Amino acid sequence: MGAQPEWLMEPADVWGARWDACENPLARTYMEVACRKQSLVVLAADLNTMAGLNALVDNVGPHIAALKTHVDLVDDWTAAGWSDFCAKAKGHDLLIFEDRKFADIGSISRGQMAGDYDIRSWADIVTAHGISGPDIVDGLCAGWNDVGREGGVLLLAQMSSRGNLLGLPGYTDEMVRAGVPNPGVFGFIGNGSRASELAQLREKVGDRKLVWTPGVNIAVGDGEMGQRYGSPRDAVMAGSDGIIVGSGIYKSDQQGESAKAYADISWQALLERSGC
Ligand code: 5BU
Repeated sequence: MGAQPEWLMEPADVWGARWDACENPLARTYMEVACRKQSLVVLAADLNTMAGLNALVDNVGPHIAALKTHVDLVDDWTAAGWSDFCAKAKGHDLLIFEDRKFADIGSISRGQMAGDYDIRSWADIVTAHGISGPDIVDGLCAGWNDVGREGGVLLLAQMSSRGNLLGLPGYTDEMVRAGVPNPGVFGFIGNGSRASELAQLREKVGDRKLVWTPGVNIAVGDGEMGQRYGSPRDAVMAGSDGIIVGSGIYKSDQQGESAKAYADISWQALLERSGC
C-alpha cells in the first residue's frame, strides 16, 4: 500500500478499524470528507463579524474538513446572513459544527436547538457536556428530528483548558461508558494539548467513536486565559481524528496558507498512524 498515490486512498485504508466500527452516519461522512480534502482540520471560526467569517471561509475552505462555530459570538448576526454563510461553507464540502456545549436536561436541550439561532437546521454536529445525564443526547437528536435532519453529538470527555474539572477521577470514564454504545454520539472531545492524556482516552474509547481535539497549535505551550496547546502531529498520532484549530489559523496574515499547513501535518500524521 505504501506506493499507492494519496488521491486514490480509500477511507477504509486511511481510517483502519475506525471506518468499519463507527456506526454514527455522520462519522463516516466526516471520514470521507477528510479523505477528499486530505485534511483533519476543524476550523474554530471564532470571529465576531459576518464579514470576517465570510472572508475566513473563502480563504481556508479548500483546506478544512469541518467548520466549528460559536454562533453567539457574532455581533452583527442575522438569520439571513447566517444562512448565506452556512450555504457558502457547505459549498466547500465540509461539516458544520456548533460548539454550543449544551448541558441542560434532555427536553430543554431539545428546545435550545430551536430558538432564534435554530441550530438544529444548520449544524451537523454539536458539543454537549454529560453532566446532566445521558438523556441530553436523546434531547439533541430529537431537536434535529423535529426538522427532519440527523446530526451527531460530541461529548466532552476532556477539555484543553487548565484546571478543568473533567479530569476528576471517574468523569472521563463515565462519559466514555455512557457514550460509546449510543448511536447519537458522533464522538468525544479529547484534550489536544496533552498527548499522553489523549492516548489514554483513545484507549478507553476504542474504534467505535471519533475523537476531536481542541488545544492544538504549531506553537505549543500556554495560550491566553488558561488555554494550553499541543502539536497537531502529536495529537493525531495519539489518536485524534480531527484537530480543532482557531487562532493558529484565523489570526494568521496568510489564513489559507496556515490552514494548508495544518491540513498537511494532520493528513501526513494520519497516513503514518495507519501505516499507509
Ligand atoms: P484556539 O484559538 O485554537 O485556542 O481555539 C480553540 C477553540 O476550541 C475555541 O473555539 C474553544 O471554544 C474550543 N474549545 C477549546 O479550546 N477547548 C475545549 O476543551 C473545548 C473547546 Br470543549
